[in-house]
Amino acid sequence: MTNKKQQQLQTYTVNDDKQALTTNQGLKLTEDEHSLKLGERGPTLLEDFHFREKMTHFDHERIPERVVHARGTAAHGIFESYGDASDITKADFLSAKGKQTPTFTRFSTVAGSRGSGDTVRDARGFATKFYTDEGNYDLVGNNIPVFFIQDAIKFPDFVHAVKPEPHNEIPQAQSAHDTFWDFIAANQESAHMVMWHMSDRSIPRSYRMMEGFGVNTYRFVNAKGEARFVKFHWKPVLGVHSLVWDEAQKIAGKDPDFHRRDLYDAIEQGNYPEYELGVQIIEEKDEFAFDFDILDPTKIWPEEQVPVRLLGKMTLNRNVDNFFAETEQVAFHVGHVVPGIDFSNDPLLQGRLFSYTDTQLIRLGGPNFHELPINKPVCPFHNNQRDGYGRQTINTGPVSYHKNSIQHNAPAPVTEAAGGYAHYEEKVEGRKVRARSKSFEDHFSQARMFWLSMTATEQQHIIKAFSFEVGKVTRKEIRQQVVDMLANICPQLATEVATNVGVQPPTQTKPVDYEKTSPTVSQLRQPKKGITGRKVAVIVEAGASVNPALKELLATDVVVELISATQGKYGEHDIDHTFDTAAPVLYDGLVVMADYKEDAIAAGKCQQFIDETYNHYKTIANLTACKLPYQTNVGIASDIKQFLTDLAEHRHWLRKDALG
Ligand code: HDE
Repeated sequence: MTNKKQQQLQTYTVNDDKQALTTNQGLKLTEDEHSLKLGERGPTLLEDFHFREKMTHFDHERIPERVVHARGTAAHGIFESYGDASDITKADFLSAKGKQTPTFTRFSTVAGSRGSGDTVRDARGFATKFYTDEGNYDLVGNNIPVFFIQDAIKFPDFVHAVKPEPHNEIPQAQSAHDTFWDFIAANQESAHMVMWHMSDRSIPRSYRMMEGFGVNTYRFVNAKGEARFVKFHWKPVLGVHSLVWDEAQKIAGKDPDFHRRDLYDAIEQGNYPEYELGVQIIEEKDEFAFDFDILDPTKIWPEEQVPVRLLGKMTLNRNVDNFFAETEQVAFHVGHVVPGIDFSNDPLLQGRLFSYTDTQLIRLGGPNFHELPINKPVCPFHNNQRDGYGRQTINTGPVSYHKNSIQHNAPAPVTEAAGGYAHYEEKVEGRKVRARSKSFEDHFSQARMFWLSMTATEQQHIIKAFSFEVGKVTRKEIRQQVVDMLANICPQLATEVATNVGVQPPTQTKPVDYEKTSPTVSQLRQPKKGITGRKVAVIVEAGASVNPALKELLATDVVVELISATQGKYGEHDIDHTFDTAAPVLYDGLVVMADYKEDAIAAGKCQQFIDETYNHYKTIANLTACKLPYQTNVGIASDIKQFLTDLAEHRHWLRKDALG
């Protein structure tokens, strides 16, 4: 195959070969392999400033990883506005058709540490920094539209519960353990989120195929000062797709960087991921018109009731040059807003407004993280903040205070008309209380709505996920509490899980009284949206000449990798992998070329490859004359045309004999 990886290697910039090696102070070095010693076999000298500088820098290479969302990957992009949204917001980056704004987006898992696997069952972070002409705007969201808790004060408890247990630091990047499920059963506001968490949403196929949600309720404000409540959405152009659980677990071993690699490779190959940005809008007068509180972050605004208005599209088109400098050092904050975007009193959002800056202070070592290249606004910024760890700006002159006369009162605030940020003047009255509104008390209606909106296949996946996760809980009483909690959502669900995890069926037989559905929350009901960038494994016979079917495949938008028993040539193409270096879980579909030896197809590693592809409901093209040993032919094509049509289906759930 034309090896994209080889091309990639050649594009790396080679340092100027005339560059001298120096210390960080610019001192040219004559030697970099031996420390300064007293005699060739003698002790190293403290005087060796070069050794000490090199070693000290190395000793301090790591910075504290993020407390949550430590594992992530990121890319640069461009956001383009679809039109003029000034009727709802004065945000300048949404003010004109075609207006472009650079972006930086970091995707992440939540629970695992920096080196954990990509495909674990977890929510995914979807955080975007827009470098607008009016300052940086950060949209810090997840791929699930609700959250586990309603008030930020419970966040440390929730995170402690999901993280590895403190006595033995087990398990890594998993929610399938006692403390997580103990938290869920004891804090039932998490019921809706846990349904999403047990659904296929928490094992996405790719960051390119995930929705993003701002989760919290924000405000849009227009130039007339009119405000509306909004929720943000990202809609992936490739559609929303997931792995199956067995596959996700295997990938975590076969390629822990699966999502990171997928995003990186797609961008290198020019298959730029795209996402449309939209908002749901609720007028202030309708604040109380719904059967849920619009400030409650455990509730969605069903799209059937509040449609999404699309505002523009983001294209991720450039990988980072340096993972640490960009992906690791990027600092997001929900409080980084621009005029036209404001907050609601959502109690989760209010707490987030404190936490993000606070966390950057410890993580990035002080208050000057905004000066790091990845965090720096593209528009000018001036104020009287000074000094601190890692300060880079060399401020000149005697003035570092406002107001002043020496510098004619510069820098000075400007009016709203001149682009100054004015907080929306919401009228708020009340007593100072530590309490939660009664309107936040219904924890089960939308959890049930989610369940009722799923297809039968998705419901089966949810039952299996609960059975796996709760089945891993060692304390039987916690398993029982979770099952009892599920009875509020659906007694049938609770009973099936109870049987699988060996506890009593719930005594409660009636769920919460709520029968509404919201079909848009189901992934399988959404349009499939094509095959661009899908990965196809092609099993060929090493040494054979190229079959025309390969040319047909190469003429499409799929990414092809050749696999054989050995890594030789197939016609003019290099074979990319053997059965040992590749794995079926890493591909969306499989083609067995007609030239592959018939007696070998139903034997050994080739058979394992085909079986696993079948068991994970993925598309197969069998171009050989050999018949495959399955009960059904669903999703098994005998030519490339049919294969491509089947591939667009993503998975073939009608295979009853599949073991996935
Ligand atoms: Fe975060 N969250 N969060 N969060 N969050 C962080 O900030 C926090 C919440 C989200 O790629 C931290 O820089 C609190 C909801 C993403 O760098 C920290 C609460 C949503 C990222 C923090 C929440 C998110 C973070 C840790 C409850 C979806 C990664 C490192 C009130 C809308 C951003 C950091 C990146 C990261 C606090 C809940 C999304 C500790 C207190 C809900 C995508 O500040």
